[in-house]
Amino acid sequence: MGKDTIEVIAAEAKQANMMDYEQARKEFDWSDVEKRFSWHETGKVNLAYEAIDRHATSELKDKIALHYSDPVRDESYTFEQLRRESNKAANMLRKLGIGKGDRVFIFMPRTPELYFILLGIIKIGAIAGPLFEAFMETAVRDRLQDSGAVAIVTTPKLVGRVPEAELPELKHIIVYGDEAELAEHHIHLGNAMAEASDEADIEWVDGEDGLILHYTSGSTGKPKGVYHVHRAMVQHEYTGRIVLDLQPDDIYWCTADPGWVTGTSYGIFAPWLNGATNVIRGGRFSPQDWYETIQRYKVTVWYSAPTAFRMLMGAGDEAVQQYDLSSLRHVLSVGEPLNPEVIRWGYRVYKQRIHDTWWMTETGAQLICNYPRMDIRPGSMGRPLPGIEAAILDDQGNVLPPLRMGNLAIKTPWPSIMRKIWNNPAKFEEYMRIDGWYISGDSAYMDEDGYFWFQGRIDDVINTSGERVGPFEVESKLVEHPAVAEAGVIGKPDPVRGEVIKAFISLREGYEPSDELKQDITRFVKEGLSAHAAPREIEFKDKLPKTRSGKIMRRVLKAWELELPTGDLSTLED
Ligand code: 6R9
Repeated sequence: MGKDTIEVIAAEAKQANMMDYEQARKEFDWSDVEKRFSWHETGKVNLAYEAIDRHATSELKDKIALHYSDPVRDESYTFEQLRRESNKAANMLRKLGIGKGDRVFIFMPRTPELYFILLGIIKIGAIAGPLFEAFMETAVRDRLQDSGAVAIVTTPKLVGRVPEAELPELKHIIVYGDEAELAEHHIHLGNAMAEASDEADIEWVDGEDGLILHYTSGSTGKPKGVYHVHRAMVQHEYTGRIVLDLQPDDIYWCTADPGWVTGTSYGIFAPWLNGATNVIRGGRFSPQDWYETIQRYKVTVWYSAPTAFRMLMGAGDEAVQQYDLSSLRHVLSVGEPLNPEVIRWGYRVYKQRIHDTWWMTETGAQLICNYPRMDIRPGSMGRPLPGIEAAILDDQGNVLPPLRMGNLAIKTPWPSIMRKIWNNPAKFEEYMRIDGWYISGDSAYMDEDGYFWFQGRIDDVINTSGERVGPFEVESKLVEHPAVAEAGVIGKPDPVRGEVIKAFISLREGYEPSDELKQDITRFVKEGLSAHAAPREIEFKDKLPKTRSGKIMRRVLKAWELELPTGDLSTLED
């Protein structure tokens, strides 16, 4: 089985499927989704109530909401227990005088407490700011300063990276860990939670009130605080149903960290709004550990990222065969383009087609997807969901016909779109520069059946001898070569061709760099893709620079190449 099988399955389903899709788009209305929540009657709402408390007062009360494990802990919590624990967190924060609209940051490893606190912050109407635990001092400072955070929850190990002296607005440092390691003015999380009541009043807010701030790096300047509101839950709930396809008996695992938007929108909100059992695994990535997690909890729906799938692919088929992964019924990916080679491999070893989904921190939730009710096309990010209109625009805002590459844009608004960039209205306006559209910064084209094909970030698109080349296409071909584990492709300035294609490559286990191998890889791309898309230069690297969410940072490759400063690296993995 391989390529052919996937494409044959897709072809057979095609006719029925297209009609289904058009029909679903026609019938769709966001207000039908809104009616699933209590604000439909009261005008007020709270996402944490809808995700947890609502289930805790229903027949789902004693259902497991959270299975947590890491190398030392192994715990499960029901919806009722989560309700109580998040109430304690809410009360603890309230006692400090924290309330609606205040920014409260979380800077700690993935543990159950992180989830209690995040829900507690939301319950009191405050705005959560989750940070990756690997952030260093400058990254922490920039985000806390920009947002004017009043409190941070962290650990004894990480507290040293919170530069209090430079953060006059930061009033409370709450530390989760051993009391002996705390400074005098720190608040001990364990004690404060133990003293707090497990009953709390919910702060009922407007759908347009603040929920969460996710800082994300652009290609230039400081990180941007992407501001989301409670109403986003409409889209979290909806996409949890139709894209994640969550059913009452599912055991769902999203591997993303809450420091990344995927770890909140789809690691917290979508599954719990749908009353699903959510698996959280702490600790570091290892193929054995991940497969063991699927086997142990009998995970049915699994949402991860191309970089993880590529690492699993690199670990080989033998690793898969040692585990029983037969519980899996739906697998999804986000964060970067999903190489067709990875889909074929996944289909062979997991007996699952990996469903690519496209969205961004700024969009708050999934927009263009391969979802269960439609065929997937390997290499395409899918089609716009019902309720979402996407198009390819030229730089003047004209809608381009199928097969033309341009700006991937989404018609505004949709429920989960960011409402602002914190402290930076000009930045927000850049996304909205064409009336009625959100400009994503990605380049893509649409095929004749309405499937969208990602080409790169606008600034990553290569122009070589007048031909536009999407780096992803080249990278995907490169990873099909048996020696290539990962590849990052950039345009290198060239006096004759404008740009030439340069590939940075890390090799799979058992391969050594050599000139013969370079030639073989170049020939492989020439023959498999096209001559103009073949790299003129190849450089082998042990590792490629990646963000914590797994995106290959092409701008860092480019800066290396041009010996330029690399810009803000706070989201770089190592
Ligand atoms: C959720 C998330 C957004 C950028 C986006 C695009 C890239 C995400 C993708 C994809 C190709 C996909 N991206 N999903 N590219 N195919 N399915 O990833 O948010 O971290 O803000 O990144 O990631 O370039 O513009 P974020």
